[in-house]
Amino acid sequence: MGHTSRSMEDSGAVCDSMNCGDLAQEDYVMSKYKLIYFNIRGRAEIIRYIFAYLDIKYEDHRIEQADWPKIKPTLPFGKIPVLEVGGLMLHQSLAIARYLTKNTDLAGKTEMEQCQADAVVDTLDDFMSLFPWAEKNQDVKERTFKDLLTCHAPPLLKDLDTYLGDREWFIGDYVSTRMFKNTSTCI
Ligand SMILES: N[C@@H](CCC(=O)N[C@@H](CS)C(=O)NCC(=O)O)C(=O)O
Repeated sequence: MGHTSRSMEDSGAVCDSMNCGDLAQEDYVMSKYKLIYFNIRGRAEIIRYIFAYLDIKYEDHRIEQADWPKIKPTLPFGKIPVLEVGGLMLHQSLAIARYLTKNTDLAGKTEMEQCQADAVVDTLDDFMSLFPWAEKNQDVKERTFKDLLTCHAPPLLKDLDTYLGDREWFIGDYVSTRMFKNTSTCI
């Protein structure tokens, strides 16, 4: 399929003596990436899709809402998803997605295609950012969701449809992160 040119080392598949010790390669691979998010698709799903598509093993650490208040203050910006890698905490779902897809075709094959893929992802993210997840008032929450789905979604879908035109893919002739963002927005 030629979808990944990410090196074996980058994907966590290399186990050198400094880093691995007695760990089995599988254990090392499992411990390289730890994705922390709620037990929902939400903003982590694009990252889960990328891991699955690139066949990279990771720990899918899902936290319960009840545990969130004590976890939140331990995170650099108090938000999830967070990806723990090499002792660092990476935040912002799309920054993480772009980090994982760098040097792979998923990010786009040329700089122009990368820009186009980013633009479609950001367009979908603009929509996703309107979702009132944190709204405490249930009536307001329901009304806002309804408004988004009935008023905002149709013109966005129409624009995406027009942008796609007769082509099969938004960018080039292959799968890109745009597809994952599109799919994960449909929560
Ligand atoms: N732009 C950020 C948004 C992060 C964000 O708002 N995460 C929400 C869950 S989707 C969160 O952590 N909510 C809990 C809180 O703010 O206490 C991203 O894409 O990662």
